[in-house]
Amino acid sequence: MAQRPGFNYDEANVPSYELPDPLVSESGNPITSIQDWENLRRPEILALFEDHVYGRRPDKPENPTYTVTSESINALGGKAIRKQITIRFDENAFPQALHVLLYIPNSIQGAAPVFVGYNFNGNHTIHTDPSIHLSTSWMRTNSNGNINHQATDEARGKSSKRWPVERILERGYALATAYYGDIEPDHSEGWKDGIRSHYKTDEEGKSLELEDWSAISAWAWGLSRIVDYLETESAIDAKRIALIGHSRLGKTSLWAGATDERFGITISNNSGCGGAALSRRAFGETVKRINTSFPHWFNRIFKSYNDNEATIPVDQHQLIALMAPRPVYVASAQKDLWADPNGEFLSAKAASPVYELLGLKGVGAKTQPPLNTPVGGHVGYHFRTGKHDVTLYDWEQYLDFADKHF
Ligand code: GTR
Repeated sequence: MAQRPGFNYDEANVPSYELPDPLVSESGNPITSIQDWENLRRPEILALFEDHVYGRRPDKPENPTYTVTSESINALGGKAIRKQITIRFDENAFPQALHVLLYIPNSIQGAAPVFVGYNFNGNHTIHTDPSIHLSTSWMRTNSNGNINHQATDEARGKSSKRWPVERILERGYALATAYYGDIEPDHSEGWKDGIRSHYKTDEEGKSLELEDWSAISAWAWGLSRIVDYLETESAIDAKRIALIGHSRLGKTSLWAGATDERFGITISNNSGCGGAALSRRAFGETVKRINTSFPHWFNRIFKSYNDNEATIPVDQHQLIALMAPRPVYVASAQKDLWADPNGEFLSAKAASPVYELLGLKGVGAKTQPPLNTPVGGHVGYHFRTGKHDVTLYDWEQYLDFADKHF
């Protein structure tokens, strides 16, 4: 996003703030061991995010079904196996289904590590491969080949710049993607056609009303369902799953990575407010603005923090810390002031003491690094030139990061 008027884009006007300490328990005790982190502090922080930000979620479906709707061992000129899989939840109990597109490199022996990520506009937009099924789900935009909120063939390949499929395959990774709108259409009434209209209890069997959870929590739940499927796929190494998401889907990825430890690496690309950026800085997009524009993204309680960021019991560095000890990557773009690039960096930095406690290297930089200079150990970070987007540069860093950690 570029700059919208009426918001703060000046470091000098960032209010002074104090961040909640990821290494002090709610009762005020310092967290000094791996056991304290894993058994006490991590569950506390996770519960705070559930209660105050993203909401809870249902349990995994008891009887999901996986239908392979098409398969080719010779896709993309022989480079890949292409599979399309329809995931249905709870034995066709309701109509929502998640349509996964999976490419697996033919060039490697054994089970492949995989990047998982939602797309914004349907699987058919990530590549011009004519065999990709055209999505029949509701589309948010009415441009780029969508008419009356339905995709047309015109939309094929429209997002391919963000998805360097051949490059990912060449680097030895599989790619699994799905359209996030299959889980819940992205508008304030979208829940009526999404999974939030069906599940009424959370993982512990407690009642789950509409605003006890959120679209982001529903989308994140959907990402976990892709992992359930990948665990059944012998060509995939489910111990090496990297999760990537851009912008609102970066927020979703962070929450999915926090709630499901099967994601081995979590990547936030330009996720901004409600994602990697520190809410207390109120730089660019604010809590009030995001809750007003997107009332369905967060839970009921989060709305009580409009113009009141200092009272949120958590801040977003603690979301990043929830990945620990698993590697996490945060990326910002220079022209993306709406997402507060420096706030994303400071958040990665403030998460780093948790990694250090666990004997791992965090982001390893005191101030935001120069442009196009990736830094970090188990917490990766880069600040690239250009706008709010996912570029080949971003992907090359994520592929390098995955090489390093897998
Ligand atoms: C914007 C929103 C951001 C970001 C972005 C996107 O309108 O304010 O928080 O999520 O959309 O997802 O592209």
